[in-house]
Amino acid sequence: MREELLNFLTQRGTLPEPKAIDYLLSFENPLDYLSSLLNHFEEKPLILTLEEIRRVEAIAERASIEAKGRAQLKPEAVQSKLLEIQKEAPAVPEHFIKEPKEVVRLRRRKEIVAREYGPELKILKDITGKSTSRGKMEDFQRYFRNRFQTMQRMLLSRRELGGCVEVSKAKKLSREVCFICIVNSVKSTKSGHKILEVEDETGTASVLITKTSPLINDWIVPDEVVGIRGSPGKDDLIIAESIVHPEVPINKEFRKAEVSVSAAFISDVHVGSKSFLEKKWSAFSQWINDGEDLAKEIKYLVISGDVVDGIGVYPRQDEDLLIDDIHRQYEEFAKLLSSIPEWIKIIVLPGNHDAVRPAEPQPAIPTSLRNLFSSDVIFVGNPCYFQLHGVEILSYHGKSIDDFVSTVPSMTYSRPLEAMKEMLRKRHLAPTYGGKTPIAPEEEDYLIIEKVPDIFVTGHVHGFGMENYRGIRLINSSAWQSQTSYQKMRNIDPVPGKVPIVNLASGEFFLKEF
Ligand code: D5M
Ligand code: FE
Ligand code: ZN
Repeated sequence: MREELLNFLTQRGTLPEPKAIDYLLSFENPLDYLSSLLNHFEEKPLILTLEEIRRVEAIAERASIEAKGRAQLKPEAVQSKLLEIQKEAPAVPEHFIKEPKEVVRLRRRKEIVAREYGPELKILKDITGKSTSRGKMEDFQRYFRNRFQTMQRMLLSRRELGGCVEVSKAKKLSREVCFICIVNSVKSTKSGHKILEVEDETGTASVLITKTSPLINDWIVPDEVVGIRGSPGKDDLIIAESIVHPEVPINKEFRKAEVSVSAAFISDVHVGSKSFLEKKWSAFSQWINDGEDLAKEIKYLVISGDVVDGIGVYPRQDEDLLIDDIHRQYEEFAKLLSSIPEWIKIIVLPGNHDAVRPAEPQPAIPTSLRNLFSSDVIFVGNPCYFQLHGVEILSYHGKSIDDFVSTVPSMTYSRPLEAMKEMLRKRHLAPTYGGKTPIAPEEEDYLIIEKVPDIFVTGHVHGFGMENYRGIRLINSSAWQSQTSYQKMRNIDPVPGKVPIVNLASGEFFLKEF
C-alpha cells in the first residue's frame, strides 16, 4: 500500500514526506482518504507534509460544517503555506531532483506546461564515481569475462539457442551443435569465405561462413558475443548455419509519462571552436525561452557530449580554436546554458572532445568544471541510462559509430541510425576493443545494452536522424558546429541546428530546425 500511495502521488507530481505516508496508512482505505483530501486543495501540492494534511483536514471539516459543500481554499493561503513548506526543506526520496522554486512560478505563467511539473529524474546506470579500472591485464580479463557472462545470460533467453553446449564440447561432437561465444577475430579468405575465431571459457574454435551462405552479409565484428548453430566440417572447422544476436524485441511498448512534458535532444555544441554556430544557438535559445507550444512542454534538455571543442583532440586543432583554454570554454558553455529557462532540467554527458578520460565509459566532467554551472545542470557519464518522468533513456555520445563506419561496408556517417540499430542488435554500444573507440576495462561492462530503452540517443557524427525502430525512439542529435577542415578532409557533411523533441507522455516525435 505504501508503494501504491507513493505512486499515486508521484504520478500527480506530488512528493510525500515519509511521515505523511505513515499517517495516511493509519486509515482503513488510505487511497480513498487521500483522494477525498486532495479535493480540498485548490492547487496541487508539490510536497505533501503531515502538517499540510492536518491543515487541510481542519479546513475540510470546517467547510463541511459551515457550507456542507466543497471546501474552497483561498489561493493566497495555499501560496503562503507552500512557501513555508519550501523553507522547511522537506525530505524528498533520493532519486527525485526537485525544484521547490517551481511552486511559486506555477501561478504566474500557467501556460508553460513544463513549469507546472517538477522534474522527475532517476539515474539508472552511470560509471561516474564507480570506476575501478587501472588498465592492468587482470582488469581486461575481468572485463571480458563480465561481458561474456552478461551477454551469454541475455542470449540464453533466446529460444533458438536451446540445447547449447560449451565450445570445447561442440568441437568434439559429430552432429549439429550450438554454442555461445565471443568472437576473437573475423578474417576473409582468398576465395571469399569468412573465418571466425571464437572462444568461450572452455576453449577456442574456428567457424566457417561460406561465401554462398546468407550469413556472409551479417557483419560480425571482433569482440561481439553471439550464438552459433553449425555442423562439423573439414579440418576441425565448424560450418555456421545460423548466427543469433541478442537483438531487441520486435515491438516494445513505450513507457508513457503521466503528464505531457517533453525532452529535447542536442549534442556537439563544440563551444570554443571557430566554427561554433553562435547565431543558430541564439535562435534556439530565443525559441526555447518565448517560443511556441512545442517549447512550452520541454522539461528536459539532454546534451549528449562534445559540449566544448577541447584542446589537443586532433592534430593542429589550435588553428581552429577561438578559445584555446579549456576552463574558458566551459565558462562560455555555462553562459550559454544560463539562458535556457530555469524550469528545464539540463542533463550533460561528456564526449570525446570533453575534459574527461577518452576511454569509455567516461565519467561526468570533473567537479572543478561543474562548479561553473548552475546547480540545475546535472552532469552524468557517457553512456548514461536514466529515467525522465518514468520514460527510460539511453544516451551515448556515439564514438563507436566511427568503428561501425570503418568496418561495416553498408554503414555511412550520413545514416547514423543504421549503426545504432546494429548496436541494438548486438546489444552493445561499442563491441570492438582496439578500434577507434578506447574502452576502459571496468569491473562491469557499462557498454552492454542490458535494458531496452524507450529512447536511444547518440550524437558525435554531427548528422541527424530520428526514427521509431521496434518501439524505440532512435535519435541522432545533430550539432552546433559547421564543417571543420578536418571533417572536410574526411568528407563528413554536418547537419547542424536540428532539435529533435520527444513528448514523454505519447512518445511522439517533433523536430525544430534552426
Ligand atoms: O566528430 C566529428 C566528426 O568527425 C564525426 O562525424 C566523426 C568524425 N570523426 C571523429 N573522430 C574520428 C576518427 N578518429 N576517425 C574518423 N572519423 C572521426 P568529433 O568527435 O566532433 O570530432
Ligand atoms: Fe562532435
Ligand atoms: Zn564526438
